[in-house]
Amino acid sequence: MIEVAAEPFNYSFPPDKVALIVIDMQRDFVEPGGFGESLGNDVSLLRAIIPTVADLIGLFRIKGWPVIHTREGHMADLSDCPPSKIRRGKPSLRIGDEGPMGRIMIRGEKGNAIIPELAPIDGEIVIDKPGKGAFYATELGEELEALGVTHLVFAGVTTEVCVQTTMREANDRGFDCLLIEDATESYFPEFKASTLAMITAQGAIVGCVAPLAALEAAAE
Ligand code: TIU
Repeated sequence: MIEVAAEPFNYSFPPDKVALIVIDMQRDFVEPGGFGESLGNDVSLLRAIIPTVADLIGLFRIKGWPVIHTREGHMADLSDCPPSKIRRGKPSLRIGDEGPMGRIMIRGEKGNAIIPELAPIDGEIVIDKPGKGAFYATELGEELEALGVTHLVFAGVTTEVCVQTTMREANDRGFDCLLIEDATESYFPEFKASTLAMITAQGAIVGCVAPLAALEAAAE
């Protein structure tokens, strides 16, 4: 077992049963002209974590531990997008509309791609998800079962939306979860802080939280 100094207590994982899930580091959320900005958000906040996420992915690749990427997006005919999701948010550009990076939040469009700095490499699983949680209406559960994974490390955006939703889904499915606090970000700093507190409260009710340096030190 590898033991990481974490909150609210140390996080231990078997190195042959761990995977990294990098949530939605896609152009729609992290670059100007995408869905995130259309919702009125300042995307520059999210860009600050890119080097740390890259280092985290690099650590998993060096160790030979699985790296799984997710993208939030919908089919071109929007048949997997509930009307409530299209209606909400009063964005200047709605899901499916033509934007500066192609149709907003549509699979295969430029904006739906993972940012080049964090692009998946051959052999890494990419999960296309229609919801905020990566388990809902995807093959993620089956993929993790096939890999024999029991422990999940999380990174990506945004902390309180897709990261937290997926971590809660994973927690309910029995995965032991760790969130890397400097590899996740929100458009709202106060929401990130609240999410880290919520996750670790009540004896890690959703999981543990640690900085990348703690995982790197433990994995040496
Ligand atoms: N809007 C927002 O903060 N996030 C999302 O809609 N998706 C993700 O968090 N990936």
